[in-house]
Amino acid sequence: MTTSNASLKRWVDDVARLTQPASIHWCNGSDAENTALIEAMLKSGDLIKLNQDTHPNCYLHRSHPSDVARVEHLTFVCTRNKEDAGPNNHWMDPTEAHRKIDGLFAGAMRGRTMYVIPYCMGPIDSPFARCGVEITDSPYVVVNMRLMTRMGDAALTRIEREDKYVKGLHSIGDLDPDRRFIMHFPEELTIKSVGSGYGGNALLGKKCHALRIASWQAREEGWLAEHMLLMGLQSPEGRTHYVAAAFPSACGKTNLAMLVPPASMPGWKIWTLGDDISWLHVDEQGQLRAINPESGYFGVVPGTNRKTNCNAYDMIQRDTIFTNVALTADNQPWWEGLENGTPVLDWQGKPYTPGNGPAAHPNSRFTVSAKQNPIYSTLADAPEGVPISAILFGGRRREVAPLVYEARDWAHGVLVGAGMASETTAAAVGQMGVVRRDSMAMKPFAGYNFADYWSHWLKLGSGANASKLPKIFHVNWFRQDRNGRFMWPGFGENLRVLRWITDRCEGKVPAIETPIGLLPRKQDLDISGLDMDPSTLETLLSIDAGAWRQEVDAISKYLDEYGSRVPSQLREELKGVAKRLEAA
Ligand code: SAT
Ligand code: MN
Repeated sequence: MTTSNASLKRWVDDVARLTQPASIHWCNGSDAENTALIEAMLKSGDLIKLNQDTHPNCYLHRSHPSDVARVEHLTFVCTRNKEDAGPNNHWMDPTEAHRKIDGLFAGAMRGRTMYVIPYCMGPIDSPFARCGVEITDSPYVVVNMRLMTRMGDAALTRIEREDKYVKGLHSIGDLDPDRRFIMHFPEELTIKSVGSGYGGNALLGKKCHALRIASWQAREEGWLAEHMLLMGLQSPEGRTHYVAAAFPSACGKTNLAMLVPPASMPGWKIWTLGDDISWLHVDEQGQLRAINPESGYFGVVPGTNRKTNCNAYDMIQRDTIFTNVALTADNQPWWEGLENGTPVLDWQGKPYTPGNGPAAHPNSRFTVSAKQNPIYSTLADAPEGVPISAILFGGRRREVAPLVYEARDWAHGVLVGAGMASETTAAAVGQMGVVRRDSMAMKPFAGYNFADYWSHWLKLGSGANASKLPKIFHVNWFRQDRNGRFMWPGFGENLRVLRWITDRCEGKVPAIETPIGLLPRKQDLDISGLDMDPSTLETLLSIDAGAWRQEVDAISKYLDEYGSRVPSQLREELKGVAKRLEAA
C-alpha cells in the first residue's frame, strides 16, 4: 500500500531514508492487521497474554522501568521566536532541534518495521476534526493508536483530500533517557519523538497533536484545544447538560466522566463523551460546542474498582491493553485498589514483595475503545459536537479552594482557569504532591506562550458571535481536614455538586456573592444521606480571606513571570478579586 498524496509519499520516503527500516507497513486499521500485530508482539515479548477466560482479548505490556510517564523536562516547543513558546515551555531553536533529533533518528529503525499510521482526531466526517500521520517503529504504538484515534483507510482518504495533516515521527530509539526528546514544531505542524515508548510521549495523536499542536492551530483558527473531559448530565426530568472539565493528569477526569449517580439521586443519568481532551468552537448561533478528538481512553488503572468507577471497571474486562500492571498467579491483571486477587509478579515482572513499593506502577494505564464504556454517548460521534452549558476547572488542593464556586462572568472565569493550581501526580516524572500553577490543566500541554493563550481565551469570549457562552466553575474534590482526611467523599457523590452547577445554568437557584466568585447556599447543596456533619460542609463552602489574599499574591507573581504579554484584562480581573478581598 502507498498513497496518492505526493507530499505524504515524499515525507515517508525521506523518513525511511533517514531511519533505515527493514520494511514499511501502511496501517489500514483493520481487525486482521490488529490481530497480526498482537500475534507478533506476543512472540517478541512486547505483549503478554492475560487470562483469556477472565479477560478475553486483554494483554499486558511492560514498558522499560525508566519509561513510565511523560517527561516534561525533555519535552520542547520549537518555535522560531522563543517568546512564542513562552515560559511555560522548554524551548529549542527549530534548526538546532531538527539537527539534534534527526541525529538520533539516523538509522534508528534498522532491522525494524516502520509503521505509517494515518489517523483522524475527531469524528471522521466532522469539520472540527483534524488529521495526522504518525510514523513509528513501535507496534505497541500502532495497536494503541488504533484504540485512541480513528486510524486507517478512512483517515488516509481524508488526508489525501485535504492535503493538510500533522506529521509525527516516533522511534523508541534505544530507550536511553539521555537520548530521549519529545519535540514540537507547531509552525511546521510537526512532532518528533525519540527514546520513549510510553503514552503521552509516544502516542503522538494524543497530547502532542491533540493538545500541543492543536492548541496552536486553534489559536490561528479561532477555537480551543483543551485538557478537558466531556460529559452529559441528564436530569430526572430528561434535560441534558453537557459539561467540559479541565483537571490535571491523574486527578480523576476519567472517574468524573463515567460517574455513577449515587442511590440518593434516582433518575439521573450520565453520558461520557470523552475523558481527557475536548476541542471547542463557537458555532454560528454563538453557542460553544465541543467534540472529543479521541476514540478511546488511556486511563490510570490503580484505584479503579466497582465502587470508584464501575463503568471503567466493567469495560476493561475485555479487549484492553494494560501497561505496567501487576499479575496474579493465574495471569489476571492486578493493581492497588482492586478488591480481589493477589499479585505474584509486580509491574516489572519481578516476584512481588509487599513493602517493596506498589505492585502496579502508580501510573499504570489501560487502553480501551470508548465504545466499550457502558455509558458511552453516541453523540461523541456527532460531527457538530455538543453544546456546552458549563466549563469546570479543578485541581488537587488540600486547602484554600472551596468545594465549588462560580466565576462572575467569562473574563473572571478565564482568571479562575489561568490561576489554577494543583498538586503534582505520578502522570509525569518528578516529585509528587507539590502544588504548582497549572493554568487550565494545560501546563504540560499548551503549545505556545500562556500569556497569548489567556488572551486567546479572553478574545474568544468577547467576540460578538459568542452570545451563548457557558458558565465557568471551579471545583475541588480534594480538600483535607487537619488530620489529612478528605472532607468530601468524591466519586459518585460529585453529582451533588454537578446538580448545583446545572441548577445555576438553568437559573433555578441564587448564589452567594463572595470576593472570589459565587458560592452555593448551604441549603442548595444536598448532603442528605452523607456521613458528613454540617460543619464540614460549612468549611467546604467557606473562604478564608487571609489564605485567599496570599493566593492572589501568588497568582500575581505567577502572571509576572509572563511579563508584558499578559493581557491587561486578566490583571484587572485579579485586581478586582484583591479589592473585594480587602473589603471582606
Ligand atoms: O501520558 S499521557 O499524557 O497520555 C496521560 C496523561 O498524563 O494525561
Ligand atoms: Mn490527560
